[in-house]
Amino acid sequence: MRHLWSAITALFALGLVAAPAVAADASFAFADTPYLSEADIPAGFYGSGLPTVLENFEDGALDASLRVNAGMQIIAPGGFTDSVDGDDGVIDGSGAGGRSIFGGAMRFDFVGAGPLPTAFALVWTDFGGPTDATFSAFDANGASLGSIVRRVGDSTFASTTAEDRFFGVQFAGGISGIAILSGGGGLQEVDRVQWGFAAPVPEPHAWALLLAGLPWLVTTTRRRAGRV
Ligand SMILES: [Ca+2]
Ligand SMILES: [Ca+2]
Ligand SMILES: [Ca+2]
Repeated sequence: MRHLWSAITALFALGLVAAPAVAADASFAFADTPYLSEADIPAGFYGSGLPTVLENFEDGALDASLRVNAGMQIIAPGGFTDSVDGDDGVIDGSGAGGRSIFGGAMRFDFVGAGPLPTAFALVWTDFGGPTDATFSAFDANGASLGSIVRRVGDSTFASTTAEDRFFGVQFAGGISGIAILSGGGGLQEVDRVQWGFAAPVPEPHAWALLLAGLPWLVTTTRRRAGRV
């Protein structure tokens, strides 16, 4: 019986090691990559491959799960609009035919129901440059999860799209918001604000394995102990 008990204890220990969603540091590995349409969402950013919400601003409103800081405005096609290239239906090097959001230092907070996203991103589309863009993220308490700085921009306001960049962050403990700021607080455009869940920790799977293996373990241990 002692063998059985130590084996079960060991198995539980294994399960406990595998199960918790350990709050490691936030990852900014998925950032500063070209983005012309959803086909350019970096592989591995979402566990399912797709976001839960993908806000492209084409309906002129912000998704109910998101809130943006005051002073930002969604702008209509034409003029200096610089949407993600594919939002006007054709990838042609121009983002003038879609909608995006425009303003200075920009922050998006998750205000939806359910658990906080563990993968949160946006696409920086314009203004001017080259300039440094600082991309930041915040945890469930609003504390900083860190930030990165990347050189962006192509020195034109002409709705070009080759310089548009995806900035994403992952954090297993949940992300309450993201922010982006172009050089010195200059005006900028953003599109494709999106959130979802990063590759899940195999918690249910680990417990399923544990339960599935228990009858085998009991039988084996009893045999070893000469009870069967
Ligand atoms: Ca758009
Ligand atoms: Ca286009
Ligand atoms: Ca652009």
